[in-house]
Amino acid sequence: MNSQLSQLNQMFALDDTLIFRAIGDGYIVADIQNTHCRASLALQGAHLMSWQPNGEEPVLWMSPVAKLQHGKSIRGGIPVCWPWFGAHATNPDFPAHGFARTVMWGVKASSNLADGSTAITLGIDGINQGQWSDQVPVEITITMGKTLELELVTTNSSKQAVVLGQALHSYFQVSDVREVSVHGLDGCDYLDTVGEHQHRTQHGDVTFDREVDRIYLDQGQELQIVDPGMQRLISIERKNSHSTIVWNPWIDKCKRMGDFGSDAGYLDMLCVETANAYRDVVQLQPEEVHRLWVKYSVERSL
Ligand code: TA6
Repeated sequence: MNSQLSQLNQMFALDDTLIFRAIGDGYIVADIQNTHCRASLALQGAHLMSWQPNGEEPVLWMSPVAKLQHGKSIRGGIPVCWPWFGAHATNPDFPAHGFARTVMWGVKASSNLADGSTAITLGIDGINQGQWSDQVPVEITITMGKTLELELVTTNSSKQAVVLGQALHSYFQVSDVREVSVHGLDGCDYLDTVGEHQHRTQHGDVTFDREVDRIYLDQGQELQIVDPGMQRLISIERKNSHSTIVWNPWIDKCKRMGDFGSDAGYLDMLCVETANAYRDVVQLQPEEVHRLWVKYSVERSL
C-alpha cells in the first residue's frame, strides 16, 4: 500500500493543494485545499465527499455514519452512478446505480489552474465483471474552486451502439429540507417513483413535506436550491442532461435505510441529481463521446 500511496503522491500530489493519504485498510483519499476551497475525494468511485468554499458552510452532505469501506458506496457527497441509473435493465444481480461508485478509479492527471482552482482526472481501468464493455471507458474531471465542476466522459470505442444511463447523485447539505425549495422545474413532467409509479407535472417550485423521489424530464435549464435557513442559493448549471432526480427519503425511508446518522437525518439533506436517466438515457454510437457536465455555485441570499 505504501508504494501505491507514495507513487500517487509522487506523480499527482500538488505541493500546496493536493495530497493523497490512506485511511484504514488501504482506502485512499485525496485532500484538496487551495485559495478558494477545501475538498476531499475517495479514489473508490471517484467519489467527491466534501466541498467547502472559503467562508461557506459545507455544500455537500455526508452521513455522520458514512462508512469508507472497499466495495461499499458512500452515503453522501457525489456518488457517480454509471453506466446505468437505478436497477439494471435486465440483470437484477447487477448493483443498483451501476458499479462505478464501488470500484477503484485510477488517477490520470492533476493540476492547479490559473484561477486558483484544482483539477483532478480519474478513470476506471478495466471494466467490471462482464457488466459492461471494456471498449466503453469512462473518465471524470473534477474542478474545485469558488465553484465546483464535474465532467463525466464516456467514450464508445466499440463497434456497437450502447445505452448509457448515469447520474451525478449529489447530496446537498441543507438547513431543514422542510424550508428548502428547488426552483427551475415548474411545468416539467416527471416520473414519481414513490409508491406506484405515476407521471405528473410540476407546478411551481419543488417543496418537501413527504418522501420525494422523482425523475424530472427537463430542458437542461439552470436550477437553484433555495435555502432560507442557511441564507444561500446553490445554482446548478448542466450540459448534455435532460433529466434531474430530486430525492429526499423523509422519515420512514430514512429509518429503513438506517445510515443517515439519526431518524431525523433526512432533514439535513437533499439530492438534486444531474442525470441521463429514464427517457433521457444516451444511445452512444460507435466512436461517439458523451460529456455529462455540471457546475455548482453558491451565493448568499438574504
Ligand atoms: O436517486 C434516488 C434513489 O434512486 C432513491 O430511490 C434511493 O434509492 C437513493 O437513490 C439511494 O440509493 P442508494 O443505492 O445509494 O442507497
